[in-house]
Amino acid sequence: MERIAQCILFEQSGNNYKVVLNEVPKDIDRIDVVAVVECILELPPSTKSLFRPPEDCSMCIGISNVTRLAKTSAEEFEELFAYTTKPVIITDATYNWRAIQEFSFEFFADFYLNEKKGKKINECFYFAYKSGLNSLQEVFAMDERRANLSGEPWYVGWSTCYDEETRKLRSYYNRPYFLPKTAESDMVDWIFMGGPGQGAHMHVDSVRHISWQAQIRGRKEWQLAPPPECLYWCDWITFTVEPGEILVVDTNRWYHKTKILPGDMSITIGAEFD
Ligand SMILES: O=C(O)CCC(=O)C(=O)O
Ligand SMILES: [Fe+2]
Repeated sequence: MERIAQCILFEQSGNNYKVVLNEVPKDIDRIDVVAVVECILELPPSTKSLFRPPEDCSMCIGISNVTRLAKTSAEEFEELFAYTTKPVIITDATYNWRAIQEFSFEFFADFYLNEKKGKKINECFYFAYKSGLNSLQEVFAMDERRANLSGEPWYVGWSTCYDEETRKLRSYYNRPYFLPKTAESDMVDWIFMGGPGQGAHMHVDSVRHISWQAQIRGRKEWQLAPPPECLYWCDWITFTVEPGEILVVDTNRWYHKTKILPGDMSITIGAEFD
């Protein structure tokens, strides 16, 4: 599909955004309100690289919910979902994972205290969010009260960065059975951990590929928002990922925000696949 608009203006009134297009798309069936206007702001070509390129809103048009799926196959998953922008939850892909029984705050504290590092395979990413904890060392030095969620709330995320670390962690879970046979996973995994009420602020990523994220413990609410230029055309999507489920979503294209729901601590593990 060709790009919907060459020039997009956002008009804000209260919490409502109106998107005004200077060009009516040819392949959209139903348009409620469109004001056709002159483009009032065109950026000189040299400034364009400063910005994310505008999205083709076909990435989100017509998607208003997450699809839950079980008993799929790598072939079916590849054909229907793997490289699309439809968010999908696979409900039956973590049976027999040792991670489900064994991952906990104490597990990771022990793991990172005693971990042999091995070869460095990437930059190590660490996200403190609002925790005030500035490194994994600080996370695992938390007092017991805070660690067991009775003290100041916290939520953090990090990527593995040594081959030995990733290899060892992967002995607690398998490559999800539904991933396309030819898909390579990076030797990098991502872990997000923390308590109810906490989560990641609204953002969009610029990682290389689409990723999966397994909800090992706890319940996480996700809110997906279309890119700003598609707000008029597309819906926000809110859903909860339950323990044992795996979410696949293109976090490079959907803006996303998370919140841990009341109850257990949330622990997730995930990776990109190509
Ligand atoms: O799991 C979270 O809370 C945030 C995850 C995230 O931002 C991502 O996977 O891109
Ligand atoms: Fe993200």
